Amino acid sequence: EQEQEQRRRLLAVATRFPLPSGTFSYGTAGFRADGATMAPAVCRAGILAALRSVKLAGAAIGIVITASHNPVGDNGVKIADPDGGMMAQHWEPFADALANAPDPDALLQLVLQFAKDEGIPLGGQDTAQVLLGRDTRPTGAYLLDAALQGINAIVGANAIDMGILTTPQLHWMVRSKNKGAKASESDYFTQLIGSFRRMLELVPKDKGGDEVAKKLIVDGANGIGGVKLEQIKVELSGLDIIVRNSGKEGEGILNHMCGADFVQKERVTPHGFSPDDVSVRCASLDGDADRLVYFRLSSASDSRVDLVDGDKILSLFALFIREQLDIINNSGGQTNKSLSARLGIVQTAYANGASMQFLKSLGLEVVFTPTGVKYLHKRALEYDIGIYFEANGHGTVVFSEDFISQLESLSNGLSSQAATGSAQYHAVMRLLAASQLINQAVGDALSGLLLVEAILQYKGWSFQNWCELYSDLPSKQMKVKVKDRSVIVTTNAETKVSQPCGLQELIDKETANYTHGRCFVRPSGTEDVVRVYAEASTQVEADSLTKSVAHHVERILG
Ligand code: G16
Repeated sequence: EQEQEQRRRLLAVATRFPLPSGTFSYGTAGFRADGATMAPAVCRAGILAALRSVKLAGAAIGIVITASHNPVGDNGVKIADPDGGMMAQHWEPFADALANAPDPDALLQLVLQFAKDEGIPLGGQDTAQVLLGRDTRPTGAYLLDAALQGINAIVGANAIDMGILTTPQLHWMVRSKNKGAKASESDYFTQLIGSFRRMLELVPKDKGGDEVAKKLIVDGANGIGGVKLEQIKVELSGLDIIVRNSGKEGEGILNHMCGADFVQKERVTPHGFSPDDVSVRCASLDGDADRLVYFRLSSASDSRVDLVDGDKILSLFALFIREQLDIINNSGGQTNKSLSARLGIVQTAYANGASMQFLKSLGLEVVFTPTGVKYLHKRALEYDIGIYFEANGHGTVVFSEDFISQLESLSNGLSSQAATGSAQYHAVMRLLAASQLINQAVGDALSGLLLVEAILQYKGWSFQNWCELYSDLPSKQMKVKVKDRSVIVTTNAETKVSQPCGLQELIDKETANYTHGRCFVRPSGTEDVVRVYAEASTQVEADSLTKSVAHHVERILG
């Protein structure tokens, strides 16, 4: 009887959401397209999330309805695994097949076969739980309903709507729930605010933290991040936060001429800023607040900005963490116990060449993955402390459980020796506070911003000090519209093109004409374009290298 009911529900939901034309592909960040066409794919993502929860013995799975940095008309869906990270990649082929199943019968057969192959028991009671969140997009409520219908098509699945959230909040909730910890939005804020305060209490009195300007202007991209920041900013003593592009009526359109993607790619002032803001420290979030970059207006007379991108945020985090490890291990302090920690840095081909040189000059281990947090996060988990960032501002720090236990036992040992005033104890407590402040599930602009602010105060650094860590090599990015971007296949963490034949030779030939030239192309996983990136020793050269390679791409791909 339950089996019949299961069949009936799947056929009914697939009939309610007939497939539009076009093919869905689970890309860099799930399914993404024009929001009006997304309901069938989102409904099927709901089915998938419920199946994944059943497969994982009822662990909570997450669904976020968002298209992040894309224009307001787009929307999308991402699935979070029980640890709060992106859905395991080996389920992506099934996600694609399910999203593209041509009719209700095909969908039913696909689900039954997959359940059989994966040993997923269908038809039980309370077998799955799925947490849902969405951003502020106009199609959000409608698509959330489609996801709910998909989840409810699996017998025994429970859906919990967590409301309008940033993407990282939902990932954090999934992770916390599965750890048996408190997982509401107010728990998230309590953790962020509490650990930020602890970080500030641990700022050494002689470091000049008081000198660091308290004023911070945040470009909220007219998305959900600004809304949430407005909610908590009064509790962030030590900071004077002003939110622009907050998403309030009349402030502007989501991600349009504002937000982290705009600022990082265009390097100009976002909408809503004026010459009066020159020299003030500014930050920019993207539409769902999973990316963060910093900037400062270069001068009152033009719109260019000095950019601090994901690479420099990563460098700041790496310096801070390394410094704490050095204090713990070399301070000759109260305890002979030292920490063994493998610290690893993960970047992508978009990392500015100067950042990689800087990190290597510190003696750090730097590795590369293809674009997409799903790749970087996984690689970062191989270390005791893994720091990953994409140049676009998406990144975080992950700490192994073993390393956190080492820190805890060290802190207990030092307290019992009445050594809580020691430099060693303070460094241990700073790392513990940082591990609470940073969102270990996924890159989170709000938690990242608070960690940056706490570290700047710890170091007594101005924006200028931070900028001067190293000078970025001039770089340029372009989008090329082509007939079929999937024709491009890349290797070596996207630094080389293996198909179409001959394109890589052309890129190499162009690149050889420039001093410090570096160039690569890759199909975007979130937009219907091919991206071209180049670096060279001057801006004019970087622009010209990008342009000539973009022409080749256009010519070859049509
Ligand atoms: C998503 C991914 C990021 C990736 C970005 C760009 O960001 O989460 O990891 O860097 O897409 O992808 P592509 O160049 O393939 O379009 P977001 O902020 O849009 O979710």
